[in-house]
Amino acid sequence: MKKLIFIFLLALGGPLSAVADSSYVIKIDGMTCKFCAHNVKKHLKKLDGVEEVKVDQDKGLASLTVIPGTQLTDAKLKAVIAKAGYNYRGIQTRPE
Ligand code: 9UX
Repeated sequence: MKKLIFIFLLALGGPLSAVADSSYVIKIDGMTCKFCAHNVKKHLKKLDGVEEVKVDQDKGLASLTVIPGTQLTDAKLKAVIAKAGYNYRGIQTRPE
């Protein structure tokens, strides 16, 4: 029985802590309508290791959930955002 509880806690704690530890928040200028946000999201999702992207058009922020250990560089992010047609302003938060 103790073993079952242990497995349960492992299953619960594993994914949750992984999500909390593996997010980048980046600043993007130039998104002026909701289709801009959609466009940015589409491009960011193509990056290796990126699992989920959320874009806040009003704040000019994108939150990227990555596979733990994924390293996103300024150069890589800047290139993708430029390709999408917007202005990359840097990483605001990175995984611990
Ligand atoms: Mo909206 Mo953004 O018409 O590139 S899509 S302004």
